[in-house]
Amino acid sequence: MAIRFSSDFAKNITDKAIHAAVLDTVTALAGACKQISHICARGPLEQGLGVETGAANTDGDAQKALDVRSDEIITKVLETAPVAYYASEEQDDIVILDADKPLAVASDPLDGSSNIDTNVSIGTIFSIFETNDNAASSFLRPGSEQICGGFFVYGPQTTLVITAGAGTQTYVLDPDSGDFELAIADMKITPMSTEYAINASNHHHWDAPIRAYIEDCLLGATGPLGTKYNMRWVGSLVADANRILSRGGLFMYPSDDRDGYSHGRLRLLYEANPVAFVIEQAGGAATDGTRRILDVPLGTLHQRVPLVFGSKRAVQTLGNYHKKQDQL
Ligand code: AFP
Repeated sequence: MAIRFSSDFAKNITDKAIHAAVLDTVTALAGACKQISHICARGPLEQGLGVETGAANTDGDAQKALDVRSDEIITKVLETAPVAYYASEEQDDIVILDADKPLAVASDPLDGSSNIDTNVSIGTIFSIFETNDNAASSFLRPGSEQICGGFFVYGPQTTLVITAGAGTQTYVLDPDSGDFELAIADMKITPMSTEYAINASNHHHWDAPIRAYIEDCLLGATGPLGTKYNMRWVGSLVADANRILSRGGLFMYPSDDRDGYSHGRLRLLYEANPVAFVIEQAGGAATDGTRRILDVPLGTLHQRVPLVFGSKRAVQTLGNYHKKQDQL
């Protein structure tokens, strides 16, 4: 299996050894995700993928069989990649692979688990750093220090959306060749969009700025935003992110007053950071409502963060609602 990287894919990584290590690691991840894609394509023919294992991950989210299998597949391929440390949503602590290797990989091995039995697109999210002095310091740092990040989507196509700091690219797994072929060399998100994505059932739990913004979107042309809005919510971060990259929009998973949601639902290290990296490299923006995601310090491995991303002007408009609230 190969990925036909474009010649300038990682041109900003000038250290030849690190450049080669990143390509080798992404190729290894692509091999793992091809296996996961195959399992997803078989769906119910693979017994009980969506069945809860009875275990829970670090924050009590029930683990599904496919979560665990995906994590095992990724761990195995990284053992022979130039990777020293592996941090996973499905494992409490960092996995030490070979401390002499140059890279550290963080991953949500299977994002969207609750959609496994419904044949909705799900995916794998990853973030790659050069190692620091030790395992912990290699991950507990701002997302701006990532050297590569992205996600695979297991949907009608199996795609890889990725950046190494020189723009965002999409590769598609060609079912005929079995290789990932470059499909879009330089993705750009439209700066403004009238489509938003949020789980609207949480309306009464949101803070005032989010409620005010969504209510103004619902007012449409008669409201202060002066135009009709549309809504989409897949419940699978990679699917919503891929749509927003393709046609613009605004994704919001804010903090809310439910137990455990005071910092939102999504994890900074292996969900928000890689998505933010891809979105920014495509000309969009990603914040926690007000702060740039890639500047948010990471204090604990599985730290959650409120996540807003998409068309730059839409992110800025929502940011103004927060500023107005702060001035009250
Ligand atoms: P699962 O992996 O538990 O299905 O969660 C998926 C997810 O982390 C992310 O992919 C979605 O955007 C978000 O949760 C959906 O959350 P809600 O189920 O609260 O809408």
